[in-house]
This record gives sequence, structure tokens and C-alpha cells, in this order.
Amino acid sequence: MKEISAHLEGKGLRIGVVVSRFNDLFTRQLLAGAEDALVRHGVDADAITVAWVPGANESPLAAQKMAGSGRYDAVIVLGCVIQGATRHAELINGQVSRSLAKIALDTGVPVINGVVTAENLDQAIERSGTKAGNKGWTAALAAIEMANLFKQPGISG
Ligand code: INI
Repeated sequence: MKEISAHLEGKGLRIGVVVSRFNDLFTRQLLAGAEDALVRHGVDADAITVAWVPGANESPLAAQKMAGSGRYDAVIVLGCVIQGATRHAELINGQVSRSLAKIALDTGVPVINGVVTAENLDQAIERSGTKAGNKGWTAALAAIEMANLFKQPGISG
């Protein structure tokens, strides 16, 4: 049996990051976590490009531009959607996750969904670098793993 799996070596990878300004108290923490994870795993800081967008709703288009540019081995999307009194957040989450999955399939570039979806402020705090870890960090590891996976013989080209 032949198994294909990827290591977490970031050397030589070029990573695009899309980050929302909405709820930036949290998204700045997600970005810090992602950058820390990328650099600690060998990604050159100069090979990380960060594009800020107004909110999660705008992130798929920026991710599509980055993924389609041919300049990145993976794109990470960071944001924080907090449930309010209306179903607005639920609609944003559905739209964003479906769009990001489609962009990855259309471009063949891994697009990692690092958008925190929280029912309240406590959950947003927990997922942005406290009790439940930092979703930016885990998204960065997923980006490295997926980018390396497609460099393995037997899975692409
Ligand atoms: N954008 C977010 O990133 N998080 C949210 O929680 C949020 N809520 O709840 O409204 C949010 N809304 C803004 C949206 O993403 C767009 O920027 C805006 O609708 C303009 O298109």
C-alpha cells in the first residue's frame, strides 16, 4: 500500500492571507497566530502576503484573486463572525464557507477556512488564542500541510 502524506515544513512556501477588519480585536490575534505558526515552521516572513478586507463577506473574492494569481501555494482566510440577534451571522458563515470551498476546487490551490464562528463574545475569545487555542495557528498548519501534499509525487502533475 502506498500512502501519501505531507510534512509540516514551510521552507520555500508562498502563503497568501486574507483577514477581515470586522471584529479586529479578534482577527488581529488570529493573524498573529497564523504568522507565528508559519514562521516557526520555516516559512520566510517575506513570503507571506496579507490582504485586509472589510469583513468576512468580502473575503472570498480576495481569496479567489490570490488563489488564482499563481503566486501562492496556499491561501488562508481569517475572520470572526459573532452571532447577534439576527440570522445575519449564520448567512455570512454559510456563504463564506461554501465560497471558499468552491475557490479551492476551481483553482486547485488550498484555501483554508480560518474564520472563527462564535455564538457570543466568550466563544470568540476562546477561539482567538485562549482556551480553545488560536484558529489562525491551526489554519496555518493546515495550509502548510496541504501545500506540501500537492508537491508529493503521486497526487498531482
Ligand atoms: N463581518 C464579519 O466579518 N463578522 C461579523 O460578525 C459580521 N456581522 O456580524 O455583521 C460581519 N458583517 C460585515 C460583512 O462581512 C460585510 O463586511 C458587510 O456586510 C459589507 O458587505
